[in-house]
Amino acid sequence: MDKLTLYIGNKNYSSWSFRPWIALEGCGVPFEEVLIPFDFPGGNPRIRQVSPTGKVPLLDHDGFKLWESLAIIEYVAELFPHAGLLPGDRKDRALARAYGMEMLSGFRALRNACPMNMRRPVSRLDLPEGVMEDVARIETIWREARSRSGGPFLFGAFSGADAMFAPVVSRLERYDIDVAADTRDYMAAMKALPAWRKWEAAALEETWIVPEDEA
Ligand SMILES: N[C@@H](CCC(=O)N[C@@H](CS)C(=O)NCC(=O)O)C(=O)O
Repeated sequence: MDKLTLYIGNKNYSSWSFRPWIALEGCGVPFEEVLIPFDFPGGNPRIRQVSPTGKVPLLDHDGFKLWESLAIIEYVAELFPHAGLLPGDRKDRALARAYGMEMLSGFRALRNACPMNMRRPVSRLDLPEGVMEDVARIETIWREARSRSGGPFLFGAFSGADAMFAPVVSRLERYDIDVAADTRDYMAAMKALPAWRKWEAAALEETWIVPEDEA
């Protein structure tokens, strides 16, 4: 049996950890998690011991180590081809990858202004320039994908493509950002996932505070 261990950061703050975690959990892939909290100013030295980039998430598969959230989702999708981590149709899979890469390389205004913080009481910030442009592009992606598939998720059933946007769902909610009704429907579908609830419940129990992520 393949043994998968996913190293993650704090559930409250670690948006990149959330992505592969909810992809695996939401698609029923068995794995163990090891949480290394960001509880030191300047980072936790234990992360460097396990991860060549000094960052999480990091997947260990029987001693083979892999970093980068999207690479982890892709790799596990190959290990478990029937788990639904990636859409079955080639064009859908290509779009899922394009969306995931947009997430990885873009939306910096939103990511910088609104760090993921699941414990944050819902309240608005004065949003700097660029944030609402990022939100508009994300809403367009979600709208186009869901009208193509029929929803409720981007490619019909929950997949790794949704996982790549999971922290954005939390940000839109916690920073009370104005979004359209269909965006709210998608957010509700994501938040109703048992995997979402499990991660969020654990995040709310955490007591570590990372001041730079408390916007
Ligand atoms: N592009 C990477 C980003 C990973 C990343 O930035 N991880 C953050 C946590 S969300 C981290 O480990 N930070 C620790 C540090 O910088 O000390 C991915 O997609 O996995």
